[in-house]
Amino acid sequence: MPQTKHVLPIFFILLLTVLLTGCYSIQREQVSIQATLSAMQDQMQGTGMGGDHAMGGTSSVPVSPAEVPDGPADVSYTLTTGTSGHNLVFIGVGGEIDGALNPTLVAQPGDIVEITLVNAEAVQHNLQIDDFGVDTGFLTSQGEEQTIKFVVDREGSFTYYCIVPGHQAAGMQGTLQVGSGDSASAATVVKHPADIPAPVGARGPQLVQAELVAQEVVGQLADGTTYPYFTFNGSVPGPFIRARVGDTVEITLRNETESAFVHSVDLHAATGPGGGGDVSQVQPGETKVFTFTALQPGIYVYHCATPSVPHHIASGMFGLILIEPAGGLPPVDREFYVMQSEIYTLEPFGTPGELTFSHEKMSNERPEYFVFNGAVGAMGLASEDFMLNANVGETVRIFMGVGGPNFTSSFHVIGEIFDRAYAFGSLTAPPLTDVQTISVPPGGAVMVEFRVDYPGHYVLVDHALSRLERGLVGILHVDGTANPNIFKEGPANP
Ligand SMILES: [Cu+2]
Repeated sequence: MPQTKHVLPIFFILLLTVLLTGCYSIQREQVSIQATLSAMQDQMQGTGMGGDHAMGGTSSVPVSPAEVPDGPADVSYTLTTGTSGHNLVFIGVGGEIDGALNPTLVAQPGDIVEITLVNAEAVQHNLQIDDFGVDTGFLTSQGEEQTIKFVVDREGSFTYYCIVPGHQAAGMQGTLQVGSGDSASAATVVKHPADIPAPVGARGPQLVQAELVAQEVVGQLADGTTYPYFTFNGSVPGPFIRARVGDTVEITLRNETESAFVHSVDLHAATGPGGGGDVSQVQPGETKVFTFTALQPGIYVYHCATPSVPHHIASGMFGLILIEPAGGLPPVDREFYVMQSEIYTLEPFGTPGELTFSHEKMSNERPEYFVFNGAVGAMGLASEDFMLNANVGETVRIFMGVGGPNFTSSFHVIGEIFDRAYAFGSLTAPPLTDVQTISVPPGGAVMVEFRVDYPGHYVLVDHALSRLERGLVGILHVDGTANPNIFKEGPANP
């Protein structure tokens, strides 16, 4: 059987390749993970790091060993080390945190907490929590594990992290939440839908500069519920960028020093490699600049393009860039900026406290939340603070985009009809007229226009209405005098 002799070695080579490269299917991602890991190893060797425990000297707060409590643990967690895209992470093992990246560990004041750290690779790691003086010591070999047990004597949010130089900055940090926390003080990330730059008008082509700042913020997702967002400039969606065809657009992307992840930006309005994503990968504290010419008008999505890309998008890193045609868009009375996305949390919809991103639910396309502008309607576009406002007789234009990362929106405004709908964000094709509901794909956008003729609340939805019960709702509030010729309660001729 001469064929088998050839087939078997090939099979084993393939198997070995798969084992060596793990489950990452994107070649570039493999390369960057390898590069990250070897950079970490070089860094460790360069700083003379061995397995010596005493060398964890870069901690801002020196760790004084805590007393190990007697008795069984009230809560116990297992974490393993790993990678996600360009980052190093802790990954939950078993129970509610299974598979979660840097999961939030929860305990109550007075609890005995037990954490087991398993080292997944032959790379040095530890886990420590300065506030409680706990430290696993360095794990250096693959499969090595260490368990620490300690008492949490006070409420609050505490950071667990790996002290090996560069590892915390590369992503190895998470939160130990003791007690209820203070989610009420978390920032809102909701972008006000009326926060849009002025129209370009009749001006000629010019240089347009936009500064984007990658900010990782814990923000309010729902009442009493927070989520670790990734944002451009602190809001979801990021800033609305407005230019015209022929403009030179200069994008500056800065990643905040406090960030744990690499970020980037891909603008669908840009023609060039990765829409800018290839040249804008920024480490924490780094800034990169690139420039493109706006060749084609339209309403375009931009988003972070750093692996795991859907994680960054689901966490809020997207926005819209409008390239107006020569001469500008026709004037309207009101313009609004609305974007839809999904949020994938380990905890079920409605769970209070700080939620944890679930990579598994994201991969399976099973979101817990659907949101307009980053938060559930009650905290966002259906609240007094963020609803869309107009007056009877005015013309309204909504730029509606889908960050996604996965779900197409069947965008509809209950009680209204779109006079004009610019499908797929094309501003050069003639608009559809008199449209009830329009499909907006992930990474796509639409411009819709209509006159508001009658006062009241008009509800923005995705007409896949199960999503309404998962947070996806906004309100257009119209003030003015009711016209019974358009609508009235009761029979036509009383
Ligand atoms: Cu990002």
